[in-house]
Amino acid sequence: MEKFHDKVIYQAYPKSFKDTTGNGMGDLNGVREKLPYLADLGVDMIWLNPFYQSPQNDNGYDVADYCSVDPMFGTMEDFDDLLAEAKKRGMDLMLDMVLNHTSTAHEWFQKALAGEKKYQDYYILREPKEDGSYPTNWVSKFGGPAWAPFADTGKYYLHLFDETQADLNWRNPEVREEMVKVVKFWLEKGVKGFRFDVINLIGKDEELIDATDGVGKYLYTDRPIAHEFIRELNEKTYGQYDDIITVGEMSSTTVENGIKYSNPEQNELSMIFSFHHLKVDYKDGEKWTIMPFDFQELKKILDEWQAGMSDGNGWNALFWNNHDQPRSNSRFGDPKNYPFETATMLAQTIHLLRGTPYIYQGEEIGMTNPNYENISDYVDIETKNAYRELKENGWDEKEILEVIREKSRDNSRTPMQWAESEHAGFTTGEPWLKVPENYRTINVKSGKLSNEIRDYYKQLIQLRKEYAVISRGTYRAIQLDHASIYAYLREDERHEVLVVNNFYGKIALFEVPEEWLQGASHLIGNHPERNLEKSLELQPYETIAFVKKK
Ligand code: TEU
Repeated sequence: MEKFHDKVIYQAYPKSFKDTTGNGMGDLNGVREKLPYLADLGVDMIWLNPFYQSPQNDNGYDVADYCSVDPMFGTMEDFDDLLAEAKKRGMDLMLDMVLNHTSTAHEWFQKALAGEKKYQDYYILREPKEDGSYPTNWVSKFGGPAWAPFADTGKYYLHLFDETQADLNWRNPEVREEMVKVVKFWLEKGVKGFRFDVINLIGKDEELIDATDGVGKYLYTDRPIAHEFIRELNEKTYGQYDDIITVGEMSSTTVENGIKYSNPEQNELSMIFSFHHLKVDYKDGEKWTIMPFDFQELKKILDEWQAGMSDGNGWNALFWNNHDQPRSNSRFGDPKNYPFETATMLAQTIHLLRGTPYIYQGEEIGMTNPNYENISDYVDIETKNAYRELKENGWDEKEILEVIREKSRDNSRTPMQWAESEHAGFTTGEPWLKVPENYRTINVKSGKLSNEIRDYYKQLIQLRKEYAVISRGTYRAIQLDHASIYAYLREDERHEVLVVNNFYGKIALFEVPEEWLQGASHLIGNHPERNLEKSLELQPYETIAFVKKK
């Protein structure tokens, strides 16, 4: 068993976690202030989104200096204090490494612009086509062409994300050495985890060509050379330690590649985030659409990744939420009528699977999408670009607002709801993003419901530590084609666990397998404890797990 198999990781989005200065934005001291809260929850590691110097065009994913702290988040001393204090409380930090691109405000890009050849080779610069059009027809993930003019040189630079996020040229050994230095810098401080942003995109081909689909993803995602680059980084940095946890963020990867990235024998990463299960409410694969989630598809994907990664000895990061996703309660459940059941059922589904669970701030207290009234309430760059594009495509304001309300990344970036007091106790100033209206009932301090949900999370976290079957047992789905239930079995040499989750607000019947009718006991559930019977009647959004000794 790998050391990290019984760990649970908490994601704190520093800008929205806790403000200690009154400027309306969260900071590192805010995370430090809340360490007792996180220790009490029982998590082992805290993933912090980027807090490095940055113009904040993409909330810190546009890094201007990898080895610094942006003054808006505090100082390097604050970071050191946070790290030391977290360790005292038995927790480690996981840092976000955005190594695919830098901000165009980064010194390297600025020097490149000033004409320094050395730094021009740090980026991906190309001549336009003979007819003067972009070097390729690739599309940026945030909309529009993936190329922008490189000052007045006549050349273009590649940006798979925003124009202010220039892709680095990993084929250049000097770039790879710079990246090694960055990772070492944080390792030497005592950081024990790294989340590598879009790391499966770092391997671009030498020759860049037009995409037959007019988009280009397939030409730069999961290239074999990306694996080589990751192996090299591993060998030169975190691979030299035996207690570092790494997770690669994999934009639309495959199980086959997922295994390569995370099988310990490959010496790449500890685990990966894959996103296919969070696209089951994309109509025709398009994000900016509204569609009820496709439950059968969701189960198919979860099952494929669970079984596939297990067969190939890969390891999944398990999650419903992060800073790029709408809140799962709003998306997959009914937070209005069944807030407790929804939150706990979703949590249990993930926490009892094979992999490492991630909790995104606020998930543990039942936070939801904010349902803003105005387009001006949104600040995310992807949302703003989408707004512009949808407008250009002739959508009316109301339609656009409806879809943005469901899908915007700001849905999860709202301030953490600490208390029923003004601005949810997040700040004494004006919060940078509006606090959802439900903070008076959904909050850490006085929210009864929030407390109940959090207690449930605590139990789930502890179960992973108590039962090896949860942290490392095998996985097998049962009755996968059930209309409203996702059920699975976990097994190791000592125990078997049966987990049954009702994903709908209606009663659902589950035919319990014969061998479970005797000798099984209740492990955890979001309804009063009861015994297994042949035909188990699950209440709306009920989740229930049983355990059997072998
Ligand atoms: O996200 C990568 C990514 O693929 C996103 O485009 C994601 O799919 C999208 O936000 C969902 O609509 C990472 C970071 O998590 C994200 O916050 C950054 O904006 C992005 O990389 C660029 O660094």
